Amino acid sequence: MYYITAGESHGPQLTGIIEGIPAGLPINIEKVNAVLRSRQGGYGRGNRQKIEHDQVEFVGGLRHGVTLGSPLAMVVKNRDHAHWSEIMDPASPATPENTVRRVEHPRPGHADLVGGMKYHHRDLRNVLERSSARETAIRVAIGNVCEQLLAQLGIKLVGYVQRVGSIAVAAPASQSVDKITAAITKNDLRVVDQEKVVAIHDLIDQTKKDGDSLGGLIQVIAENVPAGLGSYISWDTKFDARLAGAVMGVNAIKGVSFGDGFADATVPGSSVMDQIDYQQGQGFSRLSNHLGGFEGGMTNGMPIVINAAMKPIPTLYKPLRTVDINTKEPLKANVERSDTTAIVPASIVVENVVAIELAKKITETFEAANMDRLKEEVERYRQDLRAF
Ligand code: EPS
Repeated sequence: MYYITAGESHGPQLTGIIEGIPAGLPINIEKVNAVLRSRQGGYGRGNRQKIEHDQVEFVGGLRHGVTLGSPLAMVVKNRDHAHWSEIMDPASPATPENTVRRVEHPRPGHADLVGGMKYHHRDLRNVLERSSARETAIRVAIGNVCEQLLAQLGIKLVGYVQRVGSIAVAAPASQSVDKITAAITKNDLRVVDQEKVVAIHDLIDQTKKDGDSLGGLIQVIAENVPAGLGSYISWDTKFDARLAGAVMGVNAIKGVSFGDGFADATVPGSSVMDQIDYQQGQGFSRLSNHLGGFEGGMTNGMPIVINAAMKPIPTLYKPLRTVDINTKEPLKANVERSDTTAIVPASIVVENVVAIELAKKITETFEAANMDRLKEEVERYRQDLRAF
């Protein structure tokens, strides 16, 4: 399975193509649109989301709501393009009129400066238009198709927020995806503890007043993933490594860990290793899940638990120092419209990229031309594991 996205933040549309989705998967388009709507929300978002109304359109690989096994192509239109139609016109040659809003004062922490140096863009808009997290809308559409595939195999996921700036939210009482989902959908921060909501709102409001921005921590849980995905035999077959790479590929993510993560480095081994249990009929399991569902680079049948640290948004209303790329004079960075925090959408994006990697891994591990055969193979494999 392979996917690619294209499109600029203020260009006409975002496009995604995914190859390798089995034939015979019914796609609930309303579910894709519902997750696209959630990604647009969350406390701390800026004004761009008042303009957008993200909806997916399938333009290849789907017939009468069921996948054909051919590349699945989808688009999400950028409504804001109407305000940028000349500046972002894909075809007409550049003129002084259609190249206004040039960006020549790179924002620290964004791709602006290095992207310009690498690709020789003297107008850094050519960088920021693609490096913008707007692209994650189409990744989420692809991710939700993968989540629908995984749901057919009984695999469920959730991504939620565990910290916003200085405010941590206690870990959930249970790792059950349904319980966490029920708790986080009661507020606009995707946190499990409703008592923390007011304090986090206040922190975001104050940060906005200060012209500053916030990051946070995200956790994704995937349950009912069969043991043995990935391998210990070589570094590049370790599935946790591939997942970590995909999560790092989400805009503004600066750290990834599994289970108790960095805390494991500070305690003795006896409080880290998950002791082994066996129940007749159920097979092997673990008495705890400190390692986040991975041993030796392979899933071990426990829920996968991935943590991601997101840095604050680099576009600040109180801009930081930079240098004009033409005059080389020090000055303040460009101020672009921005979110105060994007931790809520990021938690949805991280959940969705994990879904993509899980669907990829499963379709490369099992025969997956057709959904019925894939389901049979996965079921047979699960029975085989239980009989070990
Ligand atoms: C972003 C800047 C803002 C965000 C954008 C990511 O866009 P704009 O410059 O149009 O105000 O709203 O995120 C999205 C558009 C989105 O859909 O998530 C950036 O610079 O990364």
